[in-house]
Amino acid sequence: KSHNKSIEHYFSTIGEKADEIGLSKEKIKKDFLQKLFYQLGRVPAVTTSNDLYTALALTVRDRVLRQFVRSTEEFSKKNSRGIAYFSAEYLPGPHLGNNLLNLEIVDETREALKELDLELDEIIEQEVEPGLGNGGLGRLASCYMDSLATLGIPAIGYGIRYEFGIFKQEIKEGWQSEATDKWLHYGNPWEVIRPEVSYVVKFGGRTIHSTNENNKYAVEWEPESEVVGTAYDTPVLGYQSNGIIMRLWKAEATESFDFSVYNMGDYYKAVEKKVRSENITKVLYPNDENLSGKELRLRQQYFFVSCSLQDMIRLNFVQGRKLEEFHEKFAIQLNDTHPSIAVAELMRLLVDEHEMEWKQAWKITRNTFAYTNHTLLPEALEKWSVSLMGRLLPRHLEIIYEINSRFLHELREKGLSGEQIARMSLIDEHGEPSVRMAHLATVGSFRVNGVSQLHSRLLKTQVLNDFAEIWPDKFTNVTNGVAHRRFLAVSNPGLSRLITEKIGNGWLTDLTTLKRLEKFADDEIFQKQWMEVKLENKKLLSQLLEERAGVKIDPTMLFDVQVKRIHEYKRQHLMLLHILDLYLKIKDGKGENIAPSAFIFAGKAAPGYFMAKLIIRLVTAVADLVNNDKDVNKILKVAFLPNFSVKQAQRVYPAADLSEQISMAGKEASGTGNMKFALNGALTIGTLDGANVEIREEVGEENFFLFGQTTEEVQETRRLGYRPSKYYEEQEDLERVLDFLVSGELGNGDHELFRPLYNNLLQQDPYQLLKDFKSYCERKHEIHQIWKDQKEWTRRSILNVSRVGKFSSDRSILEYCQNIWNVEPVKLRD
Ligand code: B1H
Repeated sequence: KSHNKSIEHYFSTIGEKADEIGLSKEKIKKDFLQKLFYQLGRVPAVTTSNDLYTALALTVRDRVLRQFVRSTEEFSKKNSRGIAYFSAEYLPGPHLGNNLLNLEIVDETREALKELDLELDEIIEQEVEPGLGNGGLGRLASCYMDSLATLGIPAIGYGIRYEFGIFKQEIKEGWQSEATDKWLHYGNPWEVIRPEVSYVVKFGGRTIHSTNENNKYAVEWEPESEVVGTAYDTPVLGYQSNGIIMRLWKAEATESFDFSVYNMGDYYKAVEKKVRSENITKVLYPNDENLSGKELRLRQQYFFVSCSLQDMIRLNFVQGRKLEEFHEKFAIQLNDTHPSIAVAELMRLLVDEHEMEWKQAWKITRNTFAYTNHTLLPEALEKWSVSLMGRLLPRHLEIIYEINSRFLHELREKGLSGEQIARMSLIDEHGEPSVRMAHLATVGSFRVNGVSQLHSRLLKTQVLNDFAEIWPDKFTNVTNGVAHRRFLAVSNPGLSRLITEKIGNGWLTDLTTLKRLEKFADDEIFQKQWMEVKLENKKLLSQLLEERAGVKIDPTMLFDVQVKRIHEYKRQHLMLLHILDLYLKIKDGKGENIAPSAFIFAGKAAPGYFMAKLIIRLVTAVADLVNNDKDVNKILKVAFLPNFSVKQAQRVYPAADLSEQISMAGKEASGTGNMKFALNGALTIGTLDGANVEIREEVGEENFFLFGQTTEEVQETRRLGYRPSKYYEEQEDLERVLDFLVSGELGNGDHELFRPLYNNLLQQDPYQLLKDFKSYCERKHEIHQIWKDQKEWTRRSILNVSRVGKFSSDRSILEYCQNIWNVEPVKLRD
């Protein structure tokens, strides 16, 4: 194909200019109607809401694609290093509203639809989001896509097109129940299928080592089965026009292989094989920081990594480059270890398929990959048993052994002790031998980073300490950030308008300009406007909570919110213990200092994680108790909002007064919800964990409600032999609350329902809730007093917003560019 004709040229042949992308109301209206007629066969008078949504989405997609095509052209002229983000998860959230903002056509579109008697917000409401991730890690990948596009960095996000994303959470009789997420049911107008961009991926079988005709040692992999991966592209638009793509792979059967070679004549068996191949991309593992260790999961990881690397090697050749320059052309960011088998796969492609010398291939590999670690939790550090890996990826296991033997040799030469060498080995020999994926990723990368200052320090001094000692320069930090355009501009239009009125709209591209709001923190008129916006947002959330949780909440209450995956380390149950403490105090007639509060929870529990599900059951039990008690429900309300998602999140953050970030110190790698809350004017109660530390530094310690032990104190407590029952015995309030759990007053008279939680807290309490309970309650008490002074609260809220400019993902991506990828962002145009 010829690549020398510009986009300008093609547009001129149809009498258009390339930069005229149809942003006027008239053109939008015309295109919308045309989509409705010609793509969907409808007129506005007889349509379903999905037709309207689809027609509008297609109208917008045209404009997004046009920007994407232009960006691609300009990127290829610049010929700079491209970034491939490898992530098993993405959580883009609804596309429509965000794309309208980025194209700057919200008003034009609203008007165009109004002329057709249609309401933009109702249409936006129709969108079903792709839930292709579990939580923070997947959402971070999508925030980074947004910033990569906005900053004009040639980048591509590779991942998996799961047919079923994260399960849909329903609450049945107080328990979480899971339903499949059929996000593709109504079609997906945002993706473009690329049937011809497809690659074969092999599995199983054996390897054959030989010396070929040129006397060269060669390895051939004779697989047991093959599947094909096909690319599905979703354009991701940055603010004011640049576009990149998220390329997700879907698995299909290879016709030739499965139908002719093995199943000659057996049509049904062949179809069965086809079904089995397609299983690979059927469903997202909903575990979040809890490994499944399942073969299918490793298949998924290898499948998407292999397709992506083959795609990049193809692109490298298409652009007329030599394979020897691969690492100059590309950097690959590994989003945790989930794609880390890529280290072995790139080696295999270079050495086996492209006949490169090991040493050179290793140099290229080590200069291509960079690895981001997202967790220190031992149960989340990926390990694959050697036997499973040998069965599924025999050649990769050999390559990993080869990498390991060279690496261990290096360590021996450095004079490291046998013990240290065993600790660093890519193979864990304790019990059933397994491959330590974090070690593979660390050895195979030129940079390793954590996701907050604290987490990066702990990574260096604890989990990967041995590696940091031999390669101090390899380790760095990039504190997470969030897509502030989505989480402020799109989701909180009221506050955005107010901010822009005061300081202009420069914050859209440079969040640090929010600093200019600081001087209005004491301005009474501004404070009043600020409170009005918050109240409006709280009314909207109240409506949602009434609809979805069946709880009526007075919007003037203090909205005290914890939304995130349910995990013991995040300590949702600490908040519940405190709510019960307040409940009992009110029942005793001692509630006079309690500010009327609505406690709002949301989040999914991994389907097999019993304690997490029991915590959800406890939320709903406490909600039942509190909301139905006439002595209490004027002062306290509790609600669990089911099925937390990006879409829901966008309605929750703008309405929060207080953000709960109460994990045990040292456990939450960063957190990103904490940033979204603060950006929307919530004050934070939190521990010194993850990015909380940096948020507190930015907003000022007087504007942050700190409690609990530090990481060092947590470790010291454990070292001294933590005995949680001591706190039960010493603190009457705590004793009363814990006993209440098993009193039968919760959960319809069932004494035993919460016994596992009770026993766990009294006997082990691995996340030291009991130790932190007192300081948490004291801080809450203080919060309730400050809340009563609405001016003071609002002043602090304004200060919070004006000082969180650091937490834009634009800043994070710029740091990746400078400290890791060595690329310059190119602002393509205004
Ligand atoms: C985070 C995960 C994670 N860390 C395994 N690790 C998964 C691990 O399906 N799995 O196997 C899924 C997810 N997720 C989160 O990453 C951290 O807990 C947050 O603190 C952090 O903000 C986020 C983004 O860095």
